[in-house]
Amino acid sequence: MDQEKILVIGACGQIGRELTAALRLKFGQMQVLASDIQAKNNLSTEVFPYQQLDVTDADALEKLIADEQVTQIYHLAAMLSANGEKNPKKAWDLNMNSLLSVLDLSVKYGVKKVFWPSSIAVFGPDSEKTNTPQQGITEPSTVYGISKAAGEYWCKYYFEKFGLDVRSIRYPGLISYTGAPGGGTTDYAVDIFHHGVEAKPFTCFLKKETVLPMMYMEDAIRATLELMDAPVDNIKVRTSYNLSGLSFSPEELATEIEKLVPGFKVDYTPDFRQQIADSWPGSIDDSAAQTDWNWKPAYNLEAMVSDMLLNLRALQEI
Ligand code: VAH
Repeated sequence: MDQEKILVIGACGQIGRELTAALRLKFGQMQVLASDIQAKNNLSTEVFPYQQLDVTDADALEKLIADEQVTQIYHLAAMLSANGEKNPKKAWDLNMNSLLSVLDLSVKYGVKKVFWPSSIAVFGPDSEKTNTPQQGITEPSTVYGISKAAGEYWCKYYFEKFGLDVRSIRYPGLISYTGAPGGGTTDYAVDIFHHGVEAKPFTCFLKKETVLPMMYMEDAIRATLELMDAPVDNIKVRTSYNLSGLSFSPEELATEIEKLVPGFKVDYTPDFRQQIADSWPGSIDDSAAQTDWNWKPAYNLEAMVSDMLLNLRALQEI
């Protein structure tokens, strides 16, 4: 079997660093080329091969795909919801034009499979709030959500017009202990753990009752690999699959952390991100992913909290 050559774009981000590691375990270290905008990767030193890449530079992207004879692309680079509202045009340019370059070049160079992350941010104030359906109303109210909703239709277009096998997941808020998220509305659910493990009080930028769909990174990475491994005929959704892990409020998360960090204190000072969070659903119906590629989450709130604290404490020892 010809060896795969996988390009991960945005490999130094919250998803990218874990997905790169998982892909290297699966395909071999040298079969997975990590790339990101910074010159030196901020991953641990042994993570190579690495190539600096500004994905908005289409010529540089084309040269990399051609020179490396790339067979799969995981395009993760994006500006998230909160930062996107501070820089709308830059968010649109990065999120949208980079996807179009990846889709065009994947067709031109015969890339076999493409993965592109969408988000529950494609839903908006008029979407169903509970168990939001796969075909629910997607009227996002953030530039990030608009770019993800538009990107989903572009992925479907390139599948239908050119037969490009591009697959996508609407990730909920992702929680991980390795890489800090950057500029998202769900970032509180990561930052709170860093305060918890230091037993420092935490100020949450959302109201305590704000329930959002979330997922532990271990589940998100496994879902991504399972989606990409599924037989092509099983993939019935060519925009992006709803995916659900667990839903909780900041207060519920704080209560679970306090069980393992007695006396842990959280206060709530909502900022501009509250309005973004209020526009999103509280829970997601992912029955299409369950049916088409047998999705099943493994982590509930208790398991995620204990695993997060265990790993953050272990990292403190290093
Ligand atoms: C954000 N973490 O907060 C991302 C995610 C559902 C939220 O897309 O913008």
